[in-house]
Amino acid sequence: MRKGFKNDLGWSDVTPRGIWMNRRSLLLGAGAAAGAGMLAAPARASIEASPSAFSTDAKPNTFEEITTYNNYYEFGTDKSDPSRNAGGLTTAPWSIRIDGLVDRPGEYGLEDLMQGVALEERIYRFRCVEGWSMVIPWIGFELSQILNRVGVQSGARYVAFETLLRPEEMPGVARPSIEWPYREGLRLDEAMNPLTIMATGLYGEPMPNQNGAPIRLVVPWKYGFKSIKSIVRISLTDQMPPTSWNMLQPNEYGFYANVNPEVDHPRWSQASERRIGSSIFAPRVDTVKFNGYGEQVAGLYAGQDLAKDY
Ligand SMILES: Nc1nc2c(c(=O)[nH]1)N[C@H]1C(S)=C(S)[C@@H](COP(=O)(O)O)O[C@H]1N2
Ligand SMILES: [Mo]
Repeated sequence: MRKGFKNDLGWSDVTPRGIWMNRRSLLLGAGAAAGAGMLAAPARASIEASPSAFSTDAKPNTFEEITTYNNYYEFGTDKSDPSRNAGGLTTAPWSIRIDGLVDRPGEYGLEDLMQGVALEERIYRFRCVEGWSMVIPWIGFELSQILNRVGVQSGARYVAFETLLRPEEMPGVARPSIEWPYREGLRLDEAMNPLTIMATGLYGEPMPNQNGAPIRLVVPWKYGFKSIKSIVRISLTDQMPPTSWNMLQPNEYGFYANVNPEVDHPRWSQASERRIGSSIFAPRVDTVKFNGYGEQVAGLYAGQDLAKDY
């Protein structure tokens, strides 16, 4: 079993059974599940149970750090606001509207959408555009699994995402900061890349509200603002969709937002980062292009000038 997992059976109470079974085999490991012979988990889940080749072996941040130092402006702009204010967010029932250039558009209940989807742990580096970083053990599945299920039409070029907007549960939206709902987008090839996941938990627990419950995007080679939380809408489009930070400050936050130490933010350097949890006296660490995922994603940008397409 992977270090860091808590074997809490309470998770099954809030998780559709199919997903929970996958997690059981994930937790028990392929060998244990097969050997015990008592789990009806499909063989597929066991394969997914082996540690992901996409996971970093860097030491994850603590659960405490990951769940108390957050950006989720719907609950306030201080790093400590989301953990204090997001507890009252209603996350069940939850549905996601999938529309635009898809064969099977509709309003999908989260349980239906995730039926038979294989969950896995992905330990990813996470780099915020503000210059700090963490390592987070997400639980999730590749976004391509649901895009393939709804059927992406040949004219689709981009995927647009929207966060829930529910002012009565989101004290931060009363203050004008960004234009709500929070919006993000990816190019279709970025969305289909195996590194791009929809995360439903972390540290083997259901996703904490402040981290984007019940389901959020994680795109580890891009600045954190691309990883939109609490998603209620996914639209396939033929045009590059408007995105919140780009709408607010287009010269500071681009659509691509690939982690890149060679392209500074207009107001600060992006050459280095501060690892959350390290001593304030610890030296900043060098930022790596594509946040270290260049081997998997650099090819997506062949022929593009990343200083222009920032
Ligand atoms: N809906 C929504 N999604 C969001 C944000 C937000 O304010 N609202 N902040 C983004 C930013 S800037 C970052 S760095 C990450 C932070 O994710 P974390 O709190 O899980 O570390 O969420 C991103 N997703
Ligand atoms: Mo961020």
